[in-house]
Amino acid sequence: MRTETDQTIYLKDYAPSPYLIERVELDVRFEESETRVRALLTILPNRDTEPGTPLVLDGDELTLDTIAIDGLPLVLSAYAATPDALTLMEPPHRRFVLETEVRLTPETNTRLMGLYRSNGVWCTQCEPEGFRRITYFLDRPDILSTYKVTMTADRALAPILLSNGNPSGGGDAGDGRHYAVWEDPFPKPAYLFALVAGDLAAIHDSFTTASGRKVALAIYCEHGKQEQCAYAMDALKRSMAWDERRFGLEYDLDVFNIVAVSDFNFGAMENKGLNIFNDKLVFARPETATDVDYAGIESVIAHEYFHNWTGNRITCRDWFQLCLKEGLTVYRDQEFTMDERSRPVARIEDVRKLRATQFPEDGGPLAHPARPDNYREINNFYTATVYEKGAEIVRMLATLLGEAGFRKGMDLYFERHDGDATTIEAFIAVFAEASGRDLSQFEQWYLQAGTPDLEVGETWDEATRRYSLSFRQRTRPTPGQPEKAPMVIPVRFGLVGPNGSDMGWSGVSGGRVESDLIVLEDGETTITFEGVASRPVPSLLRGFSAPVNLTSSLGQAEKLFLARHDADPFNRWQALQDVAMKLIIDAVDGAALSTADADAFTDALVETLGAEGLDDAFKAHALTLPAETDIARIIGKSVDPDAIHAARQSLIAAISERAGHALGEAYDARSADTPYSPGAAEAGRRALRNTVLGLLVRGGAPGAAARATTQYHEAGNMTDRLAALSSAVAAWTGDAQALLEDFRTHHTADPLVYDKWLAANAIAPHGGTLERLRAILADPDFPRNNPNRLRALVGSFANANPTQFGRADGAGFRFVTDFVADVDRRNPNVAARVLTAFRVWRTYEPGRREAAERALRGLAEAGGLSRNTADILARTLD
Ligand code: 0A1
Ligand code: ZN
Repeated sequence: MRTETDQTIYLKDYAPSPYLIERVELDVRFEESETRVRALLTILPNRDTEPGTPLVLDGDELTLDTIAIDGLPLVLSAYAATPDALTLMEPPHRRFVLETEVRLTPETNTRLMGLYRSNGVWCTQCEPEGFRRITYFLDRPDILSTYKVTMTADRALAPILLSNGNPSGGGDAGDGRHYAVWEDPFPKPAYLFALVAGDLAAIHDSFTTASGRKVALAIYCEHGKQEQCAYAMDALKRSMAWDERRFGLEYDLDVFNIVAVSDFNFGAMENKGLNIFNDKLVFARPETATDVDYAGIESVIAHEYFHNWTGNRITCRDWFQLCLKEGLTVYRDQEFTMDERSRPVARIEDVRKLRATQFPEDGGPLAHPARPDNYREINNFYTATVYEKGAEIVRMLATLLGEAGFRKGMDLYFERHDGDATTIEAFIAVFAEASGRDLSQFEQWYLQAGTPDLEVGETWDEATRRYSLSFRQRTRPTPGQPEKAPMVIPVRFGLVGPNGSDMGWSGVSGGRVESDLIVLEDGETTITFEGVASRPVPSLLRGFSAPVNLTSSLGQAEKLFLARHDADPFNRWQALQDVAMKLIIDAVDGAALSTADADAFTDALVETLGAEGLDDAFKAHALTLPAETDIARIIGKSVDPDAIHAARQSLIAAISERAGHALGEAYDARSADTPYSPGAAEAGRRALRNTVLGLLVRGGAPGAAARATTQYHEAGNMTDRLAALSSAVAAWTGDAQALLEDFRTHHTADPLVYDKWLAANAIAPHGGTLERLRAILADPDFPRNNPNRLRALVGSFANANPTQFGRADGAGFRFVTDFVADVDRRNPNVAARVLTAFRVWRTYEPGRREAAERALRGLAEAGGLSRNTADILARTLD
């Protein structure tokens, strides 16, 4: 394993590879305890390569068995082979075929990178650098090759043999064995390579593309789980149709296969024609999956499918460009969800995720630009910044260029770069060219880390009917970037008049205003509107048109006015969040919760609850107070998680006391027990009902705890059962412990439901939580190598239980660092990711800050960490 002594890699050092690999022919033979990989690589020198330039192929824990060039075995002095590199001292200065053979033991591969076994099934994960764990290769994304793969295995052990591209033969191999051949005609980087071999069941379907080609679709899974794949299949077909409708993009192979595996480091992987999925993002049935699970499946199926064009047909030149495929593909999957479900609700959910995951990253020691310029371990850059902020950047581009302008740029991107491994610069250039705009300042969004703070002030002159908005933007320093340039910030807006409608104006000066869009380009900008009929309430950043922290001088009453009247539903939601945030923060600061203000807020909530024309899913978000971690982020320093918990709790209690009746009625009105359907409207109804239940239970409303217990027992689906359990656990009602035990006894035979039980235990804001988690981990039967189980238990604890992770005695911190030290030996990816929860450690009050630092330093001093974990640790402590 590569360790902490490794070097930093810089974007400025990028150079084309001296050799290219045109064609790859792999012969993979699976045996019970080892796998043999014979590779025939057709290699040629790149254009400017001098004769005699050594060829260095990447490896990772490989052992070379044989080596030949054009069929002739190599003498020892012609090459050097170590586990992590194969060097040919003086390769031929012409096209030649390198033949190597290596032996692998996927059975012992607990890192889940390269070839490994999950539940007996052989499968692979090659992004970003896993292919080098399968064979010696130029394992970098700008090496594009066509692949032919022959797989041979025992027919009983692995009746299913899959790889990328189209099937192109197979048959009996004698001795109870069989083989299959796959050909992928599209040149691809090695990170998109995949293999699956095992005894799998499947569901089959087909899709006919707009141009009339019939594509065979299949989802493979463990036997008995086929029916649970139906929703994923439906989502796949809808994704294929959407990409044709929205972007004119058709699928390009004869088959599209998805395989669900139970051991997987991330969500899913877009391997060409053979997507491999974490099974939690495939399996769904009402008794085991929640509405949130269904929505997650739909969006990740779409995400991986959309990669076929944004990622596979056009890929990244190097890993610094990861955002080129990820930001764009997240934008595309977000748009898909918006078109399939409710646009404002989807936007609220995306922004909540952005603020919960990316904003703390951008404001802490792990901040990095969406297009980083250096890394020590690329696996640590699959971050919310690359994915979620990357999507926000594309969204701003679409906002600035308008729908038609954006589509024109996308069309040009596909026309010009299909088949390329390219860069962010090339991506920006097509939009500049298609629109005729100068996007050089806009490019800063990819280069500069940190979330801009945007402050707004206003002036109104009754006599002249002139209204001005003054903006000041500032981005705080981030690691390696002390100075920040002003950004292009698109601010969608309206000036809301006294009757709640947007007002017009007769003239505008001082900056760029394009109908309902203000485009800020400078550090300070004052925009003056002439001829405004009366003093407006400004509604700014509608639809969250830029990923910034907006602060304005609006008071609570004006915010509540927007909450009631804004034409933009996102800003109605945002206004309620802002009001709640201020109430809670004032209470954290020591003032008792202001009753008058809390009452006014509660009345606005009740009004929203009863409003016509707003869907239940929206109302559920409106009734969800900012999370404790969100409040901590806004407070930003001397954070005391217990004080935040208590302040938020006091607001919940006030709401539940004043609005108990209305909430109870809303709950009852949505209790109809119709057969479960995962559609947006039904899911919205359940979301609202369960949000209301949560408020009543946590608020200590009379009878609420009993209502949660009843709902738990009577629930006809997992959404309602888990919501009832979570409410009981969050409030630690008298029944909480018994409900946890009941859930464990009756519902956790399915590993994905067991995860829900682990997470429910982990997020209890209760003094006994740590003891319970220790006991669960100490159980010898706990599946300690499965990433889903580990993340459900410890990931949920570290990221979603602020009071117990942040215990004043430091026990929560030590629990997590001990866990990281242990898991790091087996799976560095999982360990490093869990460790990122410490990115907030400097924002704690002094006692907790010291405790967190002690735990982190203890981990560093113990040494022996993987490069993944050592990198996160070093940057966190920096
Ligand atoms: N490209 C995948 C994400 C992914 C990245 C790394 C993995 O293993 C280390 C697995 C998946 C996506 O965006 O979905
Ligand atoms: Zn992706």
